[in-house]
Amino acid sequence: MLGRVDQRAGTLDLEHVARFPNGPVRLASGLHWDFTGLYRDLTAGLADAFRRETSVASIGIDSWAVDYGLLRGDRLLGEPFHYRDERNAAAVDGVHAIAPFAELYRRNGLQFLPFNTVYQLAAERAAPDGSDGCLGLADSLLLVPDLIAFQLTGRRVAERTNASTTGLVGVHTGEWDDELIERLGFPASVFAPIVAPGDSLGALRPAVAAQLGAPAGVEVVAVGSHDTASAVVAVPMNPESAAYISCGTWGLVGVELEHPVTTDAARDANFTNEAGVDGRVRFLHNVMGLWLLSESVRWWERDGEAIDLTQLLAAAASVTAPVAVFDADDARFMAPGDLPGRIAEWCAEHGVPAPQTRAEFARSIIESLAEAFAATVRQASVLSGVDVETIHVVGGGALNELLCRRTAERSGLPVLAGPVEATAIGNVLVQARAQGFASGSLEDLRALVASAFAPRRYEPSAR
Ligand code: LFR
Repeated sequence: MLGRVDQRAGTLDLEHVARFPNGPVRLASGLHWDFTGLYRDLTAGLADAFRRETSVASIGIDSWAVDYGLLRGDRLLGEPFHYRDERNAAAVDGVHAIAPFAELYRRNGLQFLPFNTVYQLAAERAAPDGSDGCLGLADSLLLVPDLIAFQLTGRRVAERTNASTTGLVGVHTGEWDDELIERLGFPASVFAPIVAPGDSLGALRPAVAAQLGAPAGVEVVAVGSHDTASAVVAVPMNPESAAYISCGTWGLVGVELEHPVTTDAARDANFTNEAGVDGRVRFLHNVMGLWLLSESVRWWERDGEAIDLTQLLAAAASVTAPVAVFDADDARFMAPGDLPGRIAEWCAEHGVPAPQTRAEFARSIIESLAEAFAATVRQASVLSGVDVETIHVVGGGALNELLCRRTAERSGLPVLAGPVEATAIGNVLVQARAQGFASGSLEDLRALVASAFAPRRYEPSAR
C-alpha cells in the first residue's frame, strides 16, 4: 500500500499496490506460515511501489501478532509456526505450573489465548516429533514484522506493540520481563532490544535496495507493527466515549486507555492490555471474528465450488426465521476445518436448532458475532469505566452491512463504520509523523482520518 500524507493540506490517501494470499501450510512438523513466499510477494510489491512513486520516504511493516521466526546468525530456522497449530494447548499447563495465570496477568496484562508466544515457546521445546525444537539452536527470535524488518535492514529489534503480545513484556514497564523469561527457562539472549513506533530502523541493506530499485534515502520506520495497534491509531474516535471493533479475521473489541486495567474482574472477563502507539493501552478482548465465515466458506468450497460472498451475505440478510446465536468465543472454533459442523455440534450440545442452509449458517454467524461484539463492548465499558456512546468498526468488517447493522441493533448504540483499511492508515500515519509530514497526538492524526474517510453510520433502532 502506498500512502500519501500531508497534514497541513489535510490530505491522506492510500493506493493499493499489491495484494496476495497468505495461507497456512501444513508440513510434517505442523501448521506453518510460508514466510519465504510472503517475503517474496511483499518485496515484489515494494519494487512495484518504488516504480509507481519515486519519492517514497519510508517503509512501515505490520502483521498479525504472537508468531515468530528463530534465527541462527542470518539463517531462518524453518518456517514460523502458525498460531492455530495444535501444539500450544499441551504447553499451557506447564507454563502455569511455573507462573500461575493470575501472576502472569499481573505481570503482562494479557488475556489468556493458548497461542500467546509464551505458550508457543514452551511448546517449541516439547515438539511432538520428540525433538526439542529450534529454540536451543537459535540466537535470535523475531516476531513476524520484525523478521521482515531484519530481512530488509539487517537490524534485529522487537517493536513494542507487538512484543506486548508475547506474554513476556511487563505491562507496566514495556520492557522484556527478564525474571519471567529466566523462570520459564527461555534463553534471554534471543530477545531483541525493544523499539517504539516512530523509531527509525535505518536504511535498507544495499543488496535489498538494489534488488527493489529503492529510491535513495528510503528508510524503515517502526510503526505499530501489531496490525491491531496500527488499526486503533486510525479509528476516528474520541477514546473517552467510544469503543472500537477492529474486525477482520478476528474481532478485536475494546477501548483505548491511558493506563492498564489488571483487576480480577478484567482477568476473569479475559480482557487484554496490549501496548498501543504513544504509550496508550489497547484494553480489548479477542472475539473470533470473520474467520468463522471465511473458514466456513473455505470448507464449503473444498471440492472446488466457488461461493460468492456478496450473494451469500445477501441471502443471509433475507433469512427471516430466527437462527441460533452460538458462543462465538468457544475455543472449538479456533482450529481450521469443518466450522459449519462445529457450529451444528455446539447447537446440538446446547439444545438449539442448528442452521440448515448456507444462508442460515451465515446469518447465524453474523448474529453470533454481533451479539458477542455488543456484550464485549458492554464489558469493556464496565471494566474500564469508559462511558461508551458510539462503536467504531474498522477493517474489512466495516464493509459488512449486515454485521454493522446487527451490532448497532444488538448493542443499542450507533455504529460508525470505516475506514476499511485502518491498519494501513495507522501504519502510514505513524511513519508520516516520524518523517515530519504530520505532527501532534493520536487525536490530531485521527482528525485527519475522520476528514479523509467519513464513516458510515448505522442507527441502533430495531427494524
Ligand atoms: C489480528 C491479530 C490479533 C491477534 C491475532 C493473532 O490480525 O493480530 O490482534 O490476537 O491476530 O496474532
